[in-house]
Amino acid sequence: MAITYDELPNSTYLDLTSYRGNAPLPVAFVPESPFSFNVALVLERIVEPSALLASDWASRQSQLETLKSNNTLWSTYGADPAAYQAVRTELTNLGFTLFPEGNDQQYVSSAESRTIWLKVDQTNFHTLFDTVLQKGQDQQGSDVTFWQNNLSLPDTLTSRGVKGVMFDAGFQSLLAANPGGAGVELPQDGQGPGNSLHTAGQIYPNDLASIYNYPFNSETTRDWWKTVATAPIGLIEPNMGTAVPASTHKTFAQLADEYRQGIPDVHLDQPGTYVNVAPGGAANDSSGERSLDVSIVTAAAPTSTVVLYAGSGDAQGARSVVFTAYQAAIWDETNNPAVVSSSFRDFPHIAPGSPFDFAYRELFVDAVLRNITMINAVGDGGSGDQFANGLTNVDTMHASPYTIVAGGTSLSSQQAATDDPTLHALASAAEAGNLPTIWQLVEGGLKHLPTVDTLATNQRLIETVWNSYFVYGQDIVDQYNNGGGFQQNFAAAGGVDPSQPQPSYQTDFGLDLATSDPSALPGRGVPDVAALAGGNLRYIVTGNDMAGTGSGAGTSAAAPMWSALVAQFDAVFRDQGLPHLGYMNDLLYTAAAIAPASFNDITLGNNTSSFLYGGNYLTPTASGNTATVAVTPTGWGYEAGTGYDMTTGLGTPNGLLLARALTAIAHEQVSFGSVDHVVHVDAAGDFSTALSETLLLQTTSNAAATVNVITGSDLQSFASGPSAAYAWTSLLAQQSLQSNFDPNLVRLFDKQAQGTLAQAETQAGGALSVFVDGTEAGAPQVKMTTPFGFVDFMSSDGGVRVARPVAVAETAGGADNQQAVVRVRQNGEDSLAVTFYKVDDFNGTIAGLNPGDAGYAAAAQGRAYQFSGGATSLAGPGYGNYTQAMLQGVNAGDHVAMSLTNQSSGNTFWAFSQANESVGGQSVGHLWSYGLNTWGWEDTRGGGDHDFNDLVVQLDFTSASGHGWLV
Ligand SMILES: [Ca+2]
Ligand SMILES: [Ca+2]
Ligand SMILES: [Ca+2]
Repeated sequence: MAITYDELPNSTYLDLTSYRGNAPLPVAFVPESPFSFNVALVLERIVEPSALLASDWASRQSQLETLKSNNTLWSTYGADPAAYQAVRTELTNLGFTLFPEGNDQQYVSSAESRTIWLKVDQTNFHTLFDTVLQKGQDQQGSDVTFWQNNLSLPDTLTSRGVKGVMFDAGFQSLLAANPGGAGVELPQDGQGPGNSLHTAGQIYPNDLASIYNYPFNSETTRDWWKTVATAPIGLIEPNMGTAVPASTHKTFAQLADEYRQGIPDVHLDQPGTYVNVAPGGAANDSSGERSLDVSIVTAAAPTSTVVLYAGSGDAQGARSVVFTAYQAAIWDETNNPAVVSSSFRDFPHIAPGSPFDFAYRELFVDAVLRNITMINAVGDGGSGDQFANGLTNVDTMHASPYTIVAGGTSLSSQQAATDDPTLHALASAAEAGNLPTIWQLVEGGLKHLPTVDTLATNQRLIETVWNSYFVYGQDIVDQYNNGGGFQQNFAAAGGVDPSQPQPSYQTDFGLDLATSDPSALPGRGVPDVAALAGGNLRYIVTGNDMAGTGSGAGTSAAAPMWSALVAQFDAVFRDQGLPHLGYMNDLLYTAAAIAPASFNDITLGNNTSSFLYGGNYLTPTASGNTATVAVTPTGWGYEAGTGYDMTTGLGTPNGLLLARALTAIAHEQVSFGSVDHVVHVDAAGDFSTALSETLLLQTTSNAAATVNVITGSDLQSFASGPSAAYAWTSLLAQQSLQSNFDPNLVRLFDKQAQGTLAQAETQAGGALSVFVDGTEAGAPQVKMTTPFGFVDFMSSDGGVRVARPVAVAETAGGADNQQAVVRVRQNGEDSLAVTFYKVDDFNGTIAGLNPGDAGYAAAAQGRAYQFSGGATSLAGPGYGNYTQAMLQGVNAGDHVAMSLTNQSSGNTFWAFSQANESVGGQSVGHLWSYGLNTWGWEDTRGGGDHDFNDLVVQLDFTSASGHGWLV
């Protein structure tokens, strides 16, 4: 019987291997000799989970919980079981041998996973795909096994929903042409600052976790990392699992435990738990990638069970492509990893709209449905991603919107920066007290003022983009002229994946990303986040065979560092009664928007490495030690900069602050969906206010500006002078609310005036618009910040933050009678005290009394919350200093207002300007919003120096819940 075929669109060999390539297929000269390998056919879902994926985190969690408890998750989002069985029958009738069904088999094959694995060989490849394999050579002379034109499938398969194809085969990737072409001159020596220390330092992962302030490794929580139970972490280790060489005479667990016990000074003596999932065997027993993964997660999250996935292994012609290990991890219903980390890649440049793209893209959707947090290394080939097409590239198979993509930095201590010729001037300027330099370092997470006295102790001065490409003459190599270069793993990848649209969380963060090469194509920006990869500091990990210790580097280390962090977050979420984190990329971006101190912002460095073959430069092959391959650098790449960038994403973590932000966001979404947001935005993009309320209007601009704010039928017009160069930002204000933030840094940036503060009274449903110097301002992050009480309106001439002066007590789980943590940093010289009191609404009224009315102060005192100990006010800790205290008896949804008493001058100030003094007929505002439940007070009558940092105050309604690990 003749088979009728359906051609699969975009399914050429180049669509599998060489998206955005510039090379033709080889000229075929022989049919491929006898071959055999395994193929996955992937079916469509019964229902597309588009609505679930587009809803917010709490709604996703709630929908998943309902689907699971109804036992309808896979009967909704899996393949149609009848169609799945019909395809299996049809394949059997066509003479193919299928791998058995089951999610715990060598190959995952099930209606839930929508996947069928089968063998093909030279006798029946044509029967399945209506084409044949051929052998030829690419333009660099390497052998290529490939097919001509598109693949087809029998219509008896496509009509039943088969859409995806994946090969467990050794097809060569990355066909690139040899055209020569215009290039750029590269500077000599290190290609990025902060990677030129002659001998890199070394650090154990748990010590790095401490530098990154992981919730259980912080200065105030030194030993929790060893005792608090954290979630299982899955590691993608294709064709390896826990295999170790017989020559070690030890088991994998013995070797991993020896590494843990060898970490100096911390007595990590209890054994770890390691699980091997390798139903297809494992041929490899040594790998630097596995050593990085295992060492980092077992040292940074030592109570997490580590599950290693070998994928299809090597039995029955298997080749363990990464896809098979991902499937094993995602469908592991025995060990149920909460986090899955991968640094391996198989087909890094899959074309959009191809059957291969369908298979990979939907795999990461399966991870969402299985409620797993996926974390992938961005890659180590810089902006060119080791693909000689002259453009910027990223690994499309690692750039799913449903995975956290981890980029890489080089971390320099104060001593390292002093010794690194590319950072020496910066370190000297910082030690000399140069304000712009120190400001930049604080943005990057610096907590201690660097001086000559801190040279030996300051472990963290600056992080820069990991870029260990060096140029000596015309050779592009490593620092020691021994290997390296654009075809080896020596710099953080990162850029834009134009094969897919920009995800909503990047759009809602205000980003509009495009490739930096001349194609300027929009798409998904990667990485999302970063962590140490190498350069001036490397990781101490096990040897490749798991024995002893060695030195490791790469974004392959950043991914397991983030996996360990997410495992800690997951423990906190469970402790606070929240679900697993699962797919949480949107929470990370929201945290950055409302609590920017959650990340250390990397602002220095680049990952530029785009190139073509041919030309006057030489670089080693992928495994060579000497520069032998002619290349032409094309100079397209990405630079670190303020805020999100495509070398380091949102930055490296301040783990404790990020944990607080994530839990606050989660509780808001889970329990406080009915609280009116400060600003609403309609489908046309117009803004309105939901309530009658009093709002702060805070101007930030580099030059004098005229601001018009229209609320309903009211127009407010005011002038603002420029903000001082170091006027406090939300980032600095929130950073200062860490107990170990140096008072010297606080005082260094005192008396820096903000722009004009005004106040608006809004009406329910009233329109809201903001103009700066006549230009209407947009609100690029409105969706992310408005649930948390503020919105930033931005124009090219400056910005206006519209913010509530009142906190809503969004407690953990919506519980009443909770404790709130009050954190206070003082940057004023007077004697100050703050009082919190309950108001009836966002206008600050108390039983009909408005702020400023006679008797309001007494009414506020009657509504004052008590601190533990019974006092109703908290004294400031003194100039530059920090304190925190616990506020008692806070109920869910309470509207909490503040007043400040300056005991030196005898004045009391209110959040509502009409209750304060007037100057020139204008009442004076004293409170400035610094993001998530954080405000700064101006302590001087008449407005003083207008710096609004004399007492910085934060209310945290969730961290005291559960064990209080985040207090
Ligand atoms: Ca940055
Ligand atoms: Ca002041
Ligand atoms: Ca001050």
